[in-house]
Amino acid sequence: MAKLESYVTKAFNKPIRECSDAELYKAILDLVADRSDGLNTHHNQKKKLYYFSAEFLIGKLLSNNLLNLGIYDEVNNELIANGKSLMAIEEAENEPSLGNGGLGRLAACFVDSITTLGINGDGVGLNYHFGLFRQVFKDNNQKAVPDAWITENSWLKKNKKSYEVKFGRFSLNSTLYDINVLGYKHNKRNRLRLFDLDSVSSDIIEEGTIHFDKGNIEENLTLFLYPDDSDHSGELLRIYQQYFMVSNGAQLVIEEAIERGSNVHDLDEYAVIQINDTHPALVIPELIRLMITDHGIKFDEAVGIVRRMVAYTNHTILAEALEKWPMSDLDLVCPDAAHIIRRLDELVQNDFPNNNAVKIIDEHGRAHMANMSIHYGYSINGVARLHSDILKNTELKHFYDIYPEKFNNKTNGITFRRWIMDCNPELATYLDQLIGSEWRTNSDLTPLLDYQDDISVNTKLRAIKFTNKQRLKAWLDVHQGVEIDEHSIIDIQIKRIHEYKRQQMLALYVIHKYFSIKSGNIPKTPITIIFGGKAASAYTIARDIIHMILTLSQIIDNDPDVNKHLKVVFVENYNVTAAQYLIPAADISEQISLASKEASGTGNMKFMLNGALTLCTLDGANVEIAERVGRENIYIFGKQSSEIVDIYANNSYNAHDYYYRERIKPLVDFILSPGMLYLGDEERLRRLHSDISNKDYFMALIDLEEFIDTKEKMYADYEDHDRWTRRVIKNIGEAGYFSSDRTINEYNEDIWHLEQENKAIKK
Ligand code: 26V
Repeated sequence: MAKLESYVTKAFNKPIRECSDAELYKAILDLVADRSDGLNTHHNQKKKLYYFSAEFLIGKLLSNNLLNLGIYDEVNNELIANGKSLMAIEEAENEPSLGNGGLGRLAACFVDSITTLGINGDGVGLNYHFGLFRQVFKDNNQKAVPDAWITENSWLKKNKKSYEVKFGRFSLNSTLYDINVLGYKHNKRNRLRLFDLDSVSSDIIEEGTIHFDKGNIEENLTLFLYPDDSDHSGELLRIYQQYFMVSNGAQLVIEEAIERGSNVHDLDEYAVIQINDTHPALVIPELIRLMITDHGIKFDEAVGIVRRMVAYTNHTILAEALEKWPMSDLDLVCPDAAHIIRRLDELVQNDFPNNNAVKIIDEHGRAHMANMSIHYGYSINGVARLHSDILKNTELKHFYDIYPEKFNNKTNGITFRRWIMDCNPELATYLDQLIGSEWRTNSDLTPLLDYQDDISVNTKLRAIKFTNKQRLKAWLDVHQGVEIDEHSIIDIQIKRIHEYKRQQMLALYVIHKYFSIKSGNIPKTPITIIFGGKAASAYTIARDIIHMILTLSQIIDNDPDVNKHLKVVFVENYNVTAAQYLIPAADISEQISLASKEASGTGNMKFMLNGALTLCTLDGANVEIAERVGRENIYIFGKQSSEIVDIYANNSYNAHDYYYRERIKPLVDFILSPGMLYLGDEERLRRLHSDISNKDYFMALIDLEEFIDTKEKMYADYEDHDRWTRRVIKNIGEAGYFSSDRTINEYNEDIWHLEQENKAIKK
C-alpha cells in the first residue's frame, strides 16, 4: 500500500515525484505523527521516571523515527520508486540544537533506550531557540552564530500545560513543547518535555552574534543553551534557566502523579527523578517547597519524600564544571528555594558537625550543587568504572565515607539504533546476513567473533568501510568544500575542544608527521586526520587550539611535498549529523585524554561499534573497552590515571622538563614558525605556544613521545589489512556491552525499580 502517497496527496495534492524534498519531509513528519499518536503512553503504570537534563542532543529524527517504527524500508522503497531519496529529504531537517556534548548525547541515547525497554519515563528540559551556537570558520577562527533550528515543520508539539514560575522579583508562565520519543519496535511512546516562554524574542540578539541583553529575563530565558556566564548577569541568567527548568519540571511531576492517584505524601511511590549532572539539582529544594506551600506537607516529611525519589549522576571531576552558586544570587532568583537550601544545610551540619568538606554552603556563602544532590538524593553514580572509583577514592571520598551505600557505577552506553542501524546501514544489513538479526534487539554481537579468520568477511568489511569513506567524502565536499582521499587512512578526533582532551597533542603529532614526510619518509597509505568540535566561546585557549589546527592544515594543503600524503581537516560545526557521517568512515578512533579526566567518553564506543581501532589512554570507558577486546586489539599509551592523580596531588609536573626534550621542542616551536605566523594570528599562536611550553596544565607533553611512537606503530600495522580487519571484527564483536540498553537496564534494576516491559537484552 502506498502509505506515504496518501499523506503527500493530502498535504500537497500532487504525486511524490513532483514534490520537493522539503515537501516530502513535511509529509513524512505527518505520517510519523499519526503513527506515534497511535502508540499509547504508559498511562496504566503507577510509577514514572523523569530524566531531568539541561541538554538532549537528539540529532535529526526523521530516519531514526522511521527505523524505530519499523517502517524505514517501506517508506524508503516508496521514495526510491518515485525517484526520491530519504537521505536527500533528511537534508531538509534541521538538527535540533538542544545540547552541547557527551552529557547531552547520552541523555538522547537514554530516552531512546528507556522507551525501547518499555519503561515509563520522560525527559525534562528546556527548548532553546538558538541552541548552543553554530560554529563557522572565518580567517581560521571559530565564530559563534545563533543556530536557528526551529522551523515551522518540526517535531515540537505544543502542549496545553503551563505553569507559573515564581522568581524573586516577578513571575513567568511557561509553555510546554513535547517531542515524541519512539522506542525500537515497541508499542509505547515516551516524550521529551521541553519548557519554554512565549515572551522570548530573537530581537534582542545583536545581529550575527550570540550577544544579547542578559538582564532581560522575560525575553532571553530560553534563547541559548549555556549563555556566557563570565559576568554576573550571565551567571544569574544560568540560575534563572535552571530554576525555570526545575520548577516547571517539579510541577509537572506532582501534577502527573496526582493524576495517577498520588496524594503527594506518597509521591516517591509515583515518581523517580534522575538528575543529569547538577544543572537540574535545584529540583530538590523546589520539590520540597511545592510540597510545603501547595500541598500542606511538613518540611521534615517533604525532605524524607525527596530523599526517596531523587538520584544524581556525576559526569565530570573537572573543578570548573562543579557548580557552586552564590547564596546571594539564589536569594535574588528564587528566594524560597534559597531558604530551603539553608535549612537543608543546617540539617547536614547537625548530622555531620565540623565536617567542612560535606557542607552544602561553604565559607564563601556558595551552595555546592553536587553536595546537595548527594545528601538529598538516594543514589550517586559515575559513568564508567574508573570514574566511579575516582569519585569514591578521591574526589568525593568525604561523601563515600558517610554514605557508601549510595555510590554506584553505571558505565555509559550508546543506542545501536542511531549508532549503527541508522548511520551504517550497510554494516547493519551485513551483520543480519552473517549472524541473524537478533543483535538488533539484544545488542549481542559476539556471534561475529566466529568469523575473525574468514577471508570473505574480512574483504566485505573492508568494502563497507570504503563505501562509508566515499559517503563521507561526498558529504564533506558538499558541506565544506573539502576534498579527502577515500583511499586514505581515516583518523578522527571528534569531541568538544578542551585542553584535557588534548587536541593540541594530536596537532603536535601532525607537525611531527609533516617534518617526517618533508624529510622523505612517505607513508605507504595516505593519511587523513580529521578534527571536529566546538570550543566554549569564553574559553580562549580552546579557540587558540582551533586556530592553530586550521592554520596548520592550510600549511599542509599548500605544501606540494606533503599534501598528497597527509591531509588535516577540521569539520565545521561538528554535531550529531556530522558524527553519523564521520564515525562509520573511521579507521582510527582518537581517545587521548589525560588519564583520570575523561569521565567515560561515548564516542569511543561508537567508533568501536563501527569498526575503527582505538588509540587511547587508560581513561574513562577506554579501560573497559581494552578489557573486553584485549590489549592486542587496542593501542594504549601514556601515564596511568593513578600516576596523574599523584602528580596533581604533589604539584610535580613541570612543562619545561618535557618542552626542552630533543624530540619535543621543534614540534612545539613550529607553532611560532615563520609559516605559521605568516598565515595565522600572532597573538593566538604566541599565547598557545607559551601555555604549552610553560604551563601545560593538562600535560599534553607528558605523553607526547609515547603517543607519536604508538601512532607510528598503528599506521604501520594498518598495512597488514587482514590482521587489521581481524582486530576490527574483535572490536565490533565485543561492542554489545556498550549498548545503552544494557546501561538503562542497570539503572532500572539498581536505582529506579520501574516496571520494564521489554527485557530483551543479553547480559
Ligand atoms: C558543565 C558546564 C559548566 C560550565 C558551563 C557549561 C557546562 C556544560 C556542561 C557541564 C558538564 C559537563 C559534563 C560532561 O559533559 N561530561 C561528559 O559526560 C559524558 C557522558 O557521561 C562522558 O562520556 C564524558 O566523558 C564527560 O566529559
